[in-house]
Amino acid sequence: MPLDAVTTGLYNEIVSRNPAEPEFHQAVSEVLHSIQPALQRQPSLRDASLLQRLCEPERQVMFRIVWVDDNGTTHVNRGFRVGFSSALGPYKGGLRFHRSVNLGVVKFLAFEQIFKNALTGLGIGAGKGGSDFDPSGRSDGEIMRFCQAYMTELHRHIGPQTDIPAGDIGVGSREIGYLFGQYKRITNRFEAGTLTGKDLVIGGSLVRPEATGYGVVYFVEAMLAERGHSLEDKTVVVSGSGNVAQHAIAKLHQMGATVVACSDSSGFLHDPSGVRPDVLHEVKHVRRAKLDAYADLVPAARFVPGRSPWDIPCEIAVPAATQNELGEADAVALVKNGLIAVAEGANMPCTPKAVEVFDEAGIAFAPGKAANAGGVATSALEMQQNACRDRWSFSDTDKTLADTMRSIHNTCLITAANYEKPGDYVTGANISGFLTVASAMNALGLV
Ligand code: NDP
Ligand code: 2IT
Repeated sequence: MPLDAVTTGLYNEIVSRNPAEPEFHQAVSEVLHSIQPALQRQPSLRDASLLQRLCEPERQVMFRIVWVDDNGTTHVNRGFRVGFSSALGPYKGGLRFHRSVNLGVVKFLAFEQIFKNALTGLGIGAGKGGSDFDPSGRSDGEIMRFCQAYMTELHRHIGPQTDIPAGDIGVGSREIGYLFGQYKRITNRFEAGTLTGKDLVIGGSLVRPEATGYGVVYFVEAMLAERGHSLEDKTVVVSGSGNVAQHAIAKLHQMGATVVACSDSSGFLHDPSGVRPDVLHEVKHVRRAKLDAYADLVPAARFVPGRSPWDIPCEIAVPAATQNELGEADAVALVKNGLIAVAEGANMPCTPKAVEVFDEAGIAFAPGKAANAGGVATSALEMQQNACRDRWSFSDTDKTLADTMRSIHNTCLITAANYEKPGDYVTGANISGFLTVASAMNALGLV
């Protein structure tokens, strides 16, 4: 729906006050467009100051990180942490270590997190952080020294009641462990609830490593059930081959679907007989190799360098690598090849034009802020376990995750129907998340 005069003015101001942040503009524009029906129905929500505050981060920290590599060379990187909204709870969201990270990328991710975290219903505000540090090819010692240098500044800004970082691209349980070790050393406090995604032995939660990928698949299962389908015998293409992609592939396999392709930043892997989670595990975790090594182990598979996997025919697409990785031409190819559903494992992987193509073709489309919310939801479960020094079983935690994903799915559908957009998960997710955070902001007064 087109923007009204108030939101048009606000959006133009956001663009001019935040130049050179195209991903942030894109994320804000998407939300402002899809909440229009709610603004029209409840004029009090059109209060420009509410929307202005919603789109202005509460705080943004940028800092210098100095570290020394194995050859004795000194490197200077830039660190970020944006606390976007604490209306619903302490800032919560991951850290991304990738050379493409800049303030605009961190702000778009933190902004998306506002609505995602609201959808979980778990009392978590929104934040995101990271660095332009490139971890590829770095030794374990270099990663540790970088994490320690990063935390030397970040520790001032975080804590279990303030801001709780976790993983994202380039940050997994190893990095979270090194970050927590430095936090513990500097603060003299074993505050396990300051970071989530920890290894089990230092206070992590079962299911957190799997949660985002599994959660996406539970969401897809609910979307398909709505249309009278199941995952059994469906053909799926997943992009990426990191944390989210690997666990989505494993769960899809368990549920009887065949994942015929996945990818990394250098190309895609096509395995018509179905990507095998055990071989993927061997390649990524045992050999710590790039994805092309899979094709050396499975003769039926081939690695296609320099291309994305979207022209491989499939019924379900799960983009799970990075933002804007699936464009209009990819969407057209997917639709032409018999697509039924798309669930975003990554944050904002589909461009606005691609989403339009899916919309026009009547494809079930789940935005990342709904479909990938299982990761942060399970982080909130890790915080609960840390707060009461408890440890939950795998099956209890997995069941809570599955229930949460079904509940988010249903909330999206009910909200979408309520605003005369039946089946529109984007409208449902954005309006529902917005209404929750807006009512908390109103309750808190002008802060
Ligand atoms: P990982 O670092 O584990 O994996 C990232 C994967 O994406 C790798 O296969 C990587 O390939 C690929 N990739 C990264 N950047 C690019 C690029 N520019 N072009 C093509 N491929 C790329 O990260 P995660 O799996 O944790 O995160 C993936 C996505 O999921 C991100 O958008 C993240 O924000 C989102 N997400 C993650 C959650 C989590 O709990 N981890 C929760 C919710 C969302 P290569 O190895 O070659 O770099
Ligand atoms: O994008 C995301 O939701 C994450 N990277 C996970 C955040 C978290 O705090 O677990």
